[in-house]
Amino acid sequence: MKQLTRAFIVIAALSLVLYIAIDRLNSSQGYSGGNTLTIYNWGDYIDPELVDKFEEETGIKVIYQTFDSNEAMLTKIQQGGTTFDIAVPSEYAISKMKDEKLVIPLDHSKLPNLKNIDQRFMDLSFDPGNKYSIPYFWGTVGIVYNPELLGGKEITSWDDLWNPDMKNKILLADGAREVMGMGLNSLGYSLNDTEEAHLQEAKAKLNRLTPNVKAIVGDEIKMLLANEEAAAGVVWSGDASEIMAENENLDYVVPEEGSNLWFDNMVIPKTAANPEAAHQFINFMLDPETAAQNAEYVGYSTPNKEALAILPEEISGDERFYPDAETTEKLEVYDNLGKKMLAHYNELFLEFKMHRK
Ligand code: N2P
Repeated sequence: MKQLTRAFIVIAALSLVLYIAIDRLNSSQGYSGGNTLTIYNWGDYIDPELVDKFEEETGIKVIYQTFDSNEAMLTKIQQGGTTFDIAVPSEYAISKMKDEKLVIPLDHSKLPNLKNIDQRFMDLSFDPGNKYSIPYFWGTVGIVYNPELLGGKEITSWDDLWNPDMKNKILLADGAREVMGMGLNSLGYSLNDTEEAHLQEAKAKLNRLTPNVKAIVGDEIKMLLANEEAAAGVVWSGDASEIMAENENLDYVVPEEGSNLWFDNMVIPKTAANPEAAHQFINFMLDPETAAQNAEYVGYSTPNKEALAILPEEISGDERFYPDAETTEKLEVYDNLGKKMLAHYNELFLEFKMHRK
């Protein structure tokens, strides 16, 4: 009897230890008792209905957080203390995350829908073999403008923004690479230029744009331009498409001096608590119907060729948002310029912002 009691006490103690250990593990991984997926994405970058649909289909609960620049996203993940299962960086940020071992390799056997992605968007230099990242959206940087507010004038070049009659009429997206890239491109330099003299020249030129800049803003840029609060805005292409769907007076141009071609891909950060659910989510987003619904909702260009085939012709046939390979070849993709140079770009952008105050 004594022996039986002792055995019972040992089993009870072991169960308690096991229970506490599992509970600790769950809470350190951010589980709220069930199966959870934490997504870190750009603002306004998914149809919320699709998040609901994913939750319903899989029973996985989604926690959703947003960022509005690669730099903000990188800082947050670098700092640690987060358990993001999915993030959606652009190419140069993916390359940086790979260098810093902030992402984990993907298991392609769990992504059968990957076959739907157009080969043109696969195996790009920032991630050979798509070992770490899967295409989500792609696009350009350009100028959305309102000819009616500009006396019927057309905009074709970056330099048009420096025209004195653009005084207080321009909004800029709040991105270091985008704004520095515009300064460099407008001078005929590459948006990946690292020569100090060129960077200083670009910043001096940006400072001269100050009187024309009404504000440097995040996602509210769409609402402000659609409401005709400004005559022109430097934006990502998909934002332009959304603005133009709201207000048909507006047009979008990729400036003739050249601009940026970007790719936003889904990755699994190394801090992920639920890589299994992350793979499920990536595969879900690669489904043609899902990708088409998402592209139609957010206005960005899908790299999913099966999704493109089911989108209405007025979307898939619009060359401003689906430029052909020949046009995109003339554009530049941001290089990962290395930690020091990227920090320098950020610093110069910040100085430009301070110059406005
Ligand atoms: C979405 C912004 C997309 C960013 N609001 C382009 N990399």
